[in-house]
Amino acid sequence: MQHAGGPNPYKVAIIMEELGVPYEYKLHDFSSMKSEAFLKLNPNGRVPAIEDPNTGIVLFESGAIIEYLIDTYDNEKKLTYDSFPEKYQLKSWLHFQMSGQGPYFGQGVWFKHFHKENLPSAIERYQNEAKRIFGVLDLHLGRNKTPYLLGDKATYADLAFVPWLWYRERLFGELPDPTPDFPHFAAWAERLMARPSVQKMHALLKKNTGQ
Ligand SMILES: N[C@@H](CCC(=O)N[C@@H](CS)C(=O)NCC(=O)O)C(=O)O
Repeated sequence: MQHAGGPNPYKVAIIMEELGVPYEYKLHDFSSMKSEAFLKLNPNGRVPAIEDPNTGIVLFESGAIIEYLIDTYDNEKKLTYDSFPEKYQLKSWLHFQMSGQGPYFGQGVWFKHFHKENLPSAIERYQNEAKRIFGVLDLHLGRNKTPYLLGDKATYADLAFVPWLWYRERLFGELPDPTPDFPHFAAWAERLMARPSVQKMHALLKKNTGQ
């Protein structure tokens, strides 16, 4: 697996840890992600990307990689459901993570820490969108009355939200973390954070980023 400091590769690593799929990872800096060799793996020049020697496949985009890993290696349905409608509802949550939580958090952290101008209105927009995402998850979990998105089992879709949740402090900075305002979301996040795979990968993220 091709990796770097940011959160998206950890989504994939958590799934491999949970499924017991052995893997090696290679860390990249921003320039090596744009090299010719890397663009052969991911023409988008970003991580994660994987090469699976068992099947010969090369894939990019964390959501697509997760779906591949589940289809190929989750024979016991540890992190998924193959029943109807749950199989498809899981995809709704994964797409929501990929198109909602990921980009809003990513842009928020960018405008807060890396953008060359200080643009408070942009920072505020993405902080508010992150809070909105917490609210969507809170509403669903409160209505469903289940510990995880679809039931008693933590699925690949639940776990996909984890790495950006590690960045709450980076996004909200000096503001209080809004998580306690969303009690169902807060309890769900805490359950996910307690998993050994998540703790192991969080420790690795801290080591790799020095944060
Ligand atoms: N939608 C992509 C996002 C990938 C992404 O933006 N990865 C970051 C690291 S977490 C990256 O490679 N950044 C390098 C860059 O922005 O050039 C995915 O989920 O795989």
